[in-house]
Amino acid sequence: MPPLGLAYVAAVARREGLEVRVLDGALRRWPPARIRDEIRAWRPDVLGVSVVTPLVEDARALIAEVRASAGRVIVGGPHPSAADTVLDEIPGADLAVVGEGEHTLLDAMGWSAGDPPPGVRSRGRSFTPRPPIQDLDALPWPARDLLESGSYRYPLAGTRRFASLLTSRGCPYTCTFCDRSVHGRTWRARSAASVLDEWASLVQDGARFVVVWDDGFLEDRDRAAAIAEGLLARNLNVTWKCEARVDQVDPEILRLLRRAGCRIIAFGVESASPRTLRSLGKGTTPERAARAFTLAHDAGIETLAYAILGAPGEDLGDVAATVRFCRDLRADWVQFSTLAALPGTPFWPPRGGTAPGPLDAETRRLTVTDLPSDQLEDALGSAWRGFYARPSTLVRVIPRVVRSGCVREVVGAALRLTR
Ligand code: B12
Ligand code: SF4
Repeated sequence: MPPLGLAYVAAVARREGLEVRVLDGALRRWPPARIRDEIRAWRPDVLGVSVVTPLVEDARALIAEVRASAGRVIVGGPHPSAADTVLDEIPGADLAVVGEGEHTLLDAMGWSAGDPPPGVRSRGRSFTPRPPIQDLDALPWPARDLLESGSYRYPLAGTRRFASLLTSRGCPYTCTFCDRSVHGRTWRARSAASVLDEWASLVQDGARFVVVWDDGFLEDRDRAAAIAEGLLARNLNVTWKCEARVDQVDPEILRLLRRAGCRIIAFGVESASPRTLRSLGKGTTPERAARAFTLAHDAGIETLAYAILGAPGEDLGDVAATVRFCRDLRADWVQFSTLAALPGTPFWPPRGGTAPGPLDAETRRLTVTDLPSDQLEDALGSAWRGFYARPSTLVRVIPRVVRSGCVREVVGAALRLTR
């Protein structure tokens, strides 16, 4: 996936006249020594590194390697936003940007004395939070041209020519497992006109599938409808995917989205257990989920179910019920996960009962569960296999994966699951 966060901060820095380069380590899969050589060749005045929690150890090691080749080292992204310990964890970093980075990065680069500006964390200084950005239309579009745009792959896209997009930020709901330290709990949106202009430029640049990554694309139903109508009016109805809560859909909006090209909606189903949904603060019910999936299918939209297996309080019977439930929903795609311990949530710091998920082998993702970790890993593996290794699913999935150019990645994941 193109790293939109980096592309946003890069766009703002470039607008200020700075020379900016982006190196997507996750895409290139380079060993640290290769990244070090590249940074040595660049010798940047400022090195910015985006950090997610499961990769904080990798970030620490990488920054230690390249420290001497850069002027100031600034970390940003989900982990520095959520963990006030980040500068202890990454001794090579000088400053941490907390929350949205567009304006704060520039302030951090310009800061030299006194207390740091709002949103910037520095060792031994007081920290003041920075309020979320209100006028999202005023931000430049992500600097996708600094990324290796043709190199990303998304198995659901059915094409290599896809792009990702953000039309709103923040989420007001109360799911306890979800870290919203970057974008916060206040939903803010771009205008439909601004979204449509960016969408048009993506289509003009060749995108045939658009992934909308908003936490709350359907939070304002009228705005979502205006975007869909605009896509139709401007003939921009390439296929696309968005995310939604199961309590945000109704037949009319789904039919409109479908007409405007929406091909897949991803819903956070999480669990078949009402008790788990309550304890996770999800605010939905299995019945709502069932209704949302039926309505989406009736509208001709494929569904992706996100489910969490083995959340605290769940036994293997609950896990099996959730797996069955996803099948009963007739979800076209599923993503089974365990509950990750993340800062910014009550599950941090993780206490006992943790194990990395089998699909997260390259990250240090910690799982919170009451189940023995080997049993949960087995259940997770068989849930994925049981869903995708069915002839009826394979017939549908394989051509999509091939057209998306993701065969290597998907085979790699399948091998990890059969180990
Ligand atoms: C799309 C997405 C993905 C995609 C693409 C990831 C990518 N490369 O961008 C995929 C599916 C690949 C993915 C994978 C994972 N993801 Co993800 N993902 C998201 C999602 C839904 C949107 C990300 C996005 O584009 N946001 C919009 C941009 C504008 O925001 P941003 O990336 O946070 O960037 C802003 C700031 O963070 C900051 N910033 C970011 N980088 C930098 C760098 C510098 C130097 C500075 C100054 C500022 C800065 O400025 C940016 C602009 O305001 C978020 C949820 C969310 N709402 O953000 C989860 C989220 C980021 N993912 C999360 C996780 C855990 C993961 C995985 C670790 C999952 C796993 N395997 O266990 C992997 C890690 C992959 C990786 N190497 O980064 C968590 C991170 C929590 C945490 N504390 O780390 C989030 C927040 C979901 C959640 N609520 O729990 N993810
Ligand atoms: S899981 Fe989804 S609905 Fe719940 S708080 Fe996070 S983004 Fe919002």
